[in-house]
Amino acid sequence: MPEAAQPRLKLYHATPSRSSVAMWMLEEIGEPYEVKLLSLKDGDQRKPEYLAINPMGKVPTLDDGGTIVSEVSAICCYLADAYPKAGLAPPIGDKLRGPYLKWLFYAPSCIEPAMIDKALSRPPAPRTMAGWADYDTVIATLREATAKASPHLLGERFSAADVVIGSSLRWGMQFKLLPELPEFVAYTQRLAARPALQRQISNDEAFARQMRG
Ligand SMILES: N[C@@H](CCC(=O)N[C@@H](CS)C(=O)NCC(=O)O)C(=O)O
Repeated sequence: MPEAAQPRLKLYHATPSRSSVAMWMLEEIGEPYEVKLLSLKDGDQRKPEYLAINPMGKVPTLDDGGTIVSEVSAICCYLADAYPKAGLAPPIGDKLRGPYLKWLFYAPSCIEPAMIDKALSRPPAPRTMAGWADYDTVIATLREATAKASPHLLGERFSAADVVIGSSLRWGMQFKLLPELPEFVAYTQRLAARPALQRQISNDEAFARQMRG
């Protein structure tokens, strides 16, 4: 019997972690993929074979037939461009590409440091020095964007930007690092209806059971 072909896409994943965002994106893309499960507790992310593909020792990492991509937003951006049939990125030349890229970058460069400020209750950095300005400005910016999202950040069109920003909001509210503003709740509830997100959540529940043994 011929052996079943290995999927071209492989996700180095840990649950629960930021790599769930990449898994949601893979579910939206709809191509077969393989999951390589790492135990952060056992330090799999610091083993030499993993550091060879991700010197940061962080999940996620995507391997697309030998193309290695790390960093959640970069993985989502890469997948949307590499698999355009899924329609998750406005093409180059489309005006929507501007806000699309802005939101992909906004999550790691502004939301993440603002949430770490909150988590550590650390004194704010001088506003002009901190690229994310300050926590309240980040919240106000997100509040305005989610109030205008109709129903998505780019309007009718769902995109990888919703995967990234939606995940930051879901995760941030869950860990009480972002306030449960009605705009955040309404936007994330709309996203929760997506079958791809529901598949990612149930995959992660199964992986968590597998890790518990
Ligand atoms: N900037 C990275 C952050 C990834 C990250 O911090 N991942 C955490 C899990 S949520 C991790 O791998 N932690 C393990 C460790 O630092 O040892 C990204 O966006 O992908």
